[in-house]
Amino acid sequence: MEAVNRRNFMKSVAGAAALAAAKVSATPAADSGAVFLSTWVQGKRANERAAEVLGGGGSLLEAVEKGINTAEDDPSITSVGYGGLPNAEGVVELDAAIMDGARHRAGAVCSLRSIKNPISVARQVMEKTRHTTLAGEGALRFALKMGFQPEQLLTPESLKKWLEWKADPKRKTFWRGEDHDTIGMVAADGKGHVVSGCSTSGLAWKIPGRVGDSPLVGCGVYADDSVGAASATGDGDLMTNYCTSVSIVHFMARGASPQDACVELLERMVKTDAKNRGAEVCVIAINTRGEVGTASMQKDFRLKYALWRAGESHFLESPVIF
Ligand code: SD4
Repeated sequence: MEAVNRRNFMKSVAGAAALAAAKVSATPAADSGAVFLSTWVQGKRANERAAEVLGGGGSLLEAVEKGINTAEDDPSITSVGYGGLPNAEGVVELDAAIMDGARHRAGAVCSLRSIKNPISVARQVMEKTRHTTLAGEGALRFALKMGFQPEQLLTPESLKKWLEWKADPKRKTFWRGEDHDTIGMVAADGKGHVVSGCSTSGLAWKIPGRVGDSPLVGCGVYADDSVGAASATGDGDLMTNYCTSVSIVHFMARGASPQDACVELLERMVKTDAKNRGAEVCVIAINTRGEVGTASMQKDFRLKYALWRAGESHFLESPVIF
């Protein structure tokens, strides 16, 4: 698809072609004005579950958590939760964060092992502690204390892939040097409340202990009920340096639409360093009115995203900016 920029975006908005669109059974959330926007193919089921939770009387925070749980629980999603590809030592280390735009509070966990639902642990960090982020061993001990069950997060398939990677003499490593996806979700309840959530196993074969953008407040998540919310997927080592989500929300606070704010962030990244044109960067945003925006830096890492609105669940492709 032809690259778009801010100026010709309106013309090419139809380029966000529906890959698939399906009506899902209407829930009470269908009439509420709620909107759910999530990254990649796993986002569709996540949105539908989130809408179901909200429609059933759950809070928006719970809806985002439970929606993201569907990707974490699914072993076929190799970038999130159970079945997520491991680090270079064959250990799955998960990152997640959730942010509540009403309280301006977030919870996050980094490098969490053995617990398949890091977004739920992140929510507990927010609800039960005065901290925002717990990492590694401490995050695991906290999760166990909160009643989460430890389990082996490697599946036979992810173990096989790790063994193949390990046996390859030309394998790619992150010592200065695959598949990556992640689930990021932003949601608005139609009444001015927004939430952002993100969960990932991070980059496959990462150096143990590496923390990406996903669990960092302002990078993988940001939500503010006076403006909107944002999330991101892609090269977290790069995106962390641009505080992607908070930057997008600040652009919206200055008056940009969610779409223009996403594009502005990517344009700024390229202005700082032209090499970023080839970077794997995708962002999503929503404002409190439920207007959404998405952008991918380049065509070889083009975001496919899921949008749930008014009882309809769509799967779409984001505009490519460069
Ligand atoms: C990370 N941003 O850990 C995540 C990975 C990701 O698409 O989103 N991949 O860097």
